[in-house]
Amino acid sequence: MNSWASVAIPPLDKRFSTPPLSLWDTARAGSYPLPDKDLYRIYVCGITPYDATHLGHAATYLTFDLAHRYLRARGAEVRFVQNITDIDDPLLERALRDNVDWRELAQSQIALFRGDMVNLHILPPDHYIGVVEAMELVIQSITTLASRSSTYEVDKDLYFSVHADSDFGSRSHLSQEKMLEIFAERGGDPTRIGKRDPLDALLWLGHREGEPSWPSPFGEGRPGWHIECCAIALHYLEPETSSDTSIDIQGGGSDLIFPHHEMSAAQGKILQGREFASHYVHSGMIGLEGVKMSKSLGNLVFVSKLVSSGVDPMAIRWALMESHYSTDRSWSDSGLLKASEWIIRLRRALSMMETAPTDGVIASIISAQADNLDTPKSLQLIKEWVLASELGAEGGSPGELSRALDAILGLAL
Ligand code: 5CA
Ligand code: ZN
Repeated sequence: MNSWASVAIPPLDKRFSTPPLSLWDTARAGSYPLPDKDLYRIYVCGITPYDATHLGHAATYLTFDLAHRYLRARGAEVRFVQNITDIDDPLLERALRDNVDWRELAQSQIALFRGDMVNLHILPPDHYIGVVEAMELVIQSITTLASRSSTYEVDKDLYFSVHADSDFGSRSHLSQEKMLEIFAERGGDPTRIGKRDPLDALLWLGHREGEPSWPSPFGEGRPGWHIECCAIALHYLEPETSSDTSIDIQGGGSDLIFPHHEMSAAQGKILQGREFASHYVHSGMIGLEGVKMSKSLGNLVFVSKLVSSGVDPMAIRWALMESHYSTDRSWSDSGLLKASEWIIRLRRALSMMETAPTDGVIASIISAQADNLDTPKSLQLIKEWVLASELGAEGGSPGELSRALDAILGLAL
């Protein structure tokens, strides 16, 4: 699948030192620095394209864009892969409801998504891969799992046995009761008769009347959800054989901690005989009036609608960065309005002949971002610089600050 247009990252002057990036790792329940490396491998779970990008998706992709940018600003190479769940129950259900072909529905939403990502100045992934185009890979991965005795059949369907991974549960730390509850809410089938463990996850769903299917050694059918991310990540990120883990970061929204990331990590562990990711990083949920924004609830604010109504995409970026990525937070019109005002003031200050000093603010933004992407702190530093510049302080290099804001925070002004 085509990714979206590449984005130039302005250079950061060498005199600014860039400490290692620390990120909160859900599995270790703490903030840990990424080790120094020349190349990082990041996988972020992509959209299920049955509806347009809402602000929740945008916030999650923004989080990983900030990590991506920070590592690039340090001079490292980043291999970044994202999937598209272009075959799954919600997509087929929506296509049936709206009487459209599921492929056309997916294509139209993916096109909208690309436009949103370009507007929000999100760096494109190196590989943007739909499940349908990765079907062979997915089938190969399931075949390998089957050869390692971690699968079994129930009627025409194939399941992954979670006990095959002795570390199952170690990335999400939930009680058995909680796992069962969330599994049922997020597409799992804990009560199905014939399963060995209620948490065992579907790997391959045998063909159902009227649904698309693909041939495989386990019969006609289509893949379960979790295996796609594990198969796509392990292929396109080309893990290093010498490393303790296959990839550096497995990322997505916190709604994916369980079961999705636990299951893909467990499957990845069986496939490669080592922990799947060094860091499991999760972005908090964006809500509207206190309720999680979700396609199934329909309480959505779409990026494309905001932009087409004249909202500056940089104001959307700013509004999302006002709160920390790891927290659940609400979107509000008043927050967007304030963000738009700050963007106008910042643009004005950056275009002044004389501004407040910039070296200190750039160095402090770098430190804030290195510390688990502390965007509220970074924006506070920018606001103080704008105020000082408006009051007539001198000695800064607005061009240099402008380049740093673009490189590190993705604010293209
Ligand atoms: N295709 C799967 C991942 S393999 C999926 O979860 N698709 S999605 O379209 O539902 O979500 C896409 C991404 O946005 C995921 O990383 C998800 O965790 C994140 N996301 C969904 N809703 C929200 C929300 N309200 N706030 C923040 N992030 C969200
Ligand atoms: Zn995923």
